[in-house]
Amino acid sequence: MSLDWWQEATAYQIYPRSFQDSNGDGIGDIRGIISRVDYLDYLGIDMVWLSPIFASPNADYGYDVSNYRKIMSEFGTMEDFEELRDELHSRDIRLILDMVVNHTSSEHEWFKKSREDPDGPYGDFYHWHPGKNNEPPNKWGAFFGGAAWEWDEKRQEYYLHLFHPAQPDLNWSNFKVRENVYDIMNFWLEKGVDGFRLDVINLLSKNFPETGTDSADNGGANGELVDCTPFVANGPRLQEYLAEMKSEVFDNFDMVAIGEVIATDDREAKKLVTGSEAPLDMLLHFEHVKLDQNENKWQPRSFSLVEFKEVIDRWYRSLYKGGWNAYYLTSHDQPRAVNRFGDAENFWYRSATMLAAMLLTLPGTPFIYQGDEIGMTNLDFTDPAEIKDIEAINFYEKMISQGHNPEDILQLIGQRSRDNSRSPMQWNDSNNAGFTDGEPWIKLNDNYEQVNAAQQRNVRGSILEFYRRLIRLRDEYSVLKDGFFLQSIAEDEDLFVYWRRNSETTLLILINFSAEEQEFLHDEFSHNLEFIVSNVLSNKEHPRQKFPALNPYEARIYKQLGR
Ligand code: TEU
Ligand code: CA
Repeated sequence: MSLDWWQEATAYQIYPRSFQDSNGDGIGDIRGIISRVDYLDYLGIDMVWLSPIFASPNADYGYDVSNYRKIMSEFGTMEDFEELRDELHSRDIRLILDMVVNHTSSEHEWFKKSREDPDGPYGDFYHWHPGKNNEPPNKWGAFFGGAAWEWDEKRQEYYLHLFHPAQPDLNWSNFKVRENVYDIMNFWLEKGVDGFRLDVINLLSKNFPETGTDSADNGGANGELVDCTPFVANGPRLQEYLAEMKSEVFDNFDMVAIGEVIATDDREAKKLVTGSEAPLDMLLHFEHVKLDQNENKWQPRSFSLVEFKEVIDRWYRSLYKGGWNAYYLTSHDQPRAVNRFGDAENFWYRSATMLAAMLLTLPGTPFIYQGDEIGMTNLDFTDPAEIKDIEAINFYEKMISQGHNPEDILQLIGQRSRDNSRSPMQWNDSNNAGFTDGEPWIKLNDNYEQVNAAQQRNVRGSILEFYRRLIRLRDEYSVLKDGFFLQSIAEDEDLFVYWRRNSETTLLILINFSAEEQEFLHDEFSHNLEFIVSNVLSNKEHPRQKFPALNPYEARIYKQLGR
């Protein structure tokens, strides 16, 4: 089976603001990334996704773009960018940029002109509405809290923002908007980037209720704000816009289009990534990272492996024919995986490596988030001033105004906030973990003296070396890239057991998600399976003709012989 380069790749997400500072201002930058390209090469990844690097006032740290053709001044210059591109390419590492085109910053020229001149060429670039009886046109709530409509004094109208008020949504039904966006995308592809991660790409087409009878118009029972997701996710013209994007942009380049999709299940996903006309190549979705929450992320519930396996299995079945999957456990929007799906306190090394083994052997393209490869963990917040993320700040303020105990809220933020994964990359045990000579823009994790890349690099038995080994294993065993996926004991609450199989090779992957020993294999089959790797046992420690029980948080891989 022949795969595209992005299907064979192991991807690595960099959050530039927190990766490496080069000039002592406490903010990571492109020259900092350039100085760490050798590290990426050593790790063995094939593709880097940079969170947004375009000019931005940083209401949402780059996810609010004020100029799509300029590098954010804190991050450097276009020359720096080109140097980074070349440094990566000379090591066969592809470069993926984050395209945020559902909305812009309110500082973008388009928005400024749109506010000033309703009849001018940009008047219709955003969603404007005069309102009804001095109220917004409907009761949609924004994802970061508050109403999704903001009154604009200048234009004397409301505008739509599904996220922060400084992130007005573009009006995709205006073909001029679309043309402008395609130009920007072509500009970067011509500059040699290898693809895009497309931010909330399934929100482009909004389904505005038309009459005053809809619940979204009038709000909930007491007129309160309603969740806008059903009206804005996978809307009526989404397919049309994406098909156009494909023919105007994607079809002209050897590139990968990775869509971030919210409120999208595997059936919706099929329409986006399967079949020869599919507009996108793969999706970053949220089903598996919502399993440990109730209504929303601030209401945790316990994680169930059975549910997790069901999500993985269902997405695989839906997409393997003519489509492709992508996996991530941590991102710049999610807390650290080792705290969430493992046991960072009692089994830090084992649960971090067990998650690595899983991520790198599931059927699809794996995305490693910076710092997970050295076992970075969530933060302890002691002071509200330490919270930098607008979503968490809004949540904190709301809870305090409702009379909640600040300590409890800080503790919850230390479990759930996006700040957790945005703390500076821990390079070594020197001042500020080697991230900056200045004051880091965001709280540094105080475990950096124990948890850092320098201490693990080339050290046997480190998390970093285990990641490297598994990344190499993907090259040694192509079945990990192109093989079928077949799960066993789906109902088991502690073990994730699956096979990867192609015409030459079959691998068996056993993952123990529990703190207890687990029996699984019978010794009578031992002649049939050859031990390959484990995060607990070495080759020498694994007995012949026997299957030791799986240790707590052990991941083990066998190869099936004689076929
Ligand atoms: O994320 C979309 C998104 O749905 C998140 O806001 C998610 O709901 C939230 O992080 C859960 O805590 C993308 C970007 O990845 C995110 O960083 C941006 O803030 C957002 O879009 C707006 O651009
Ligand atoms: Ca800097």
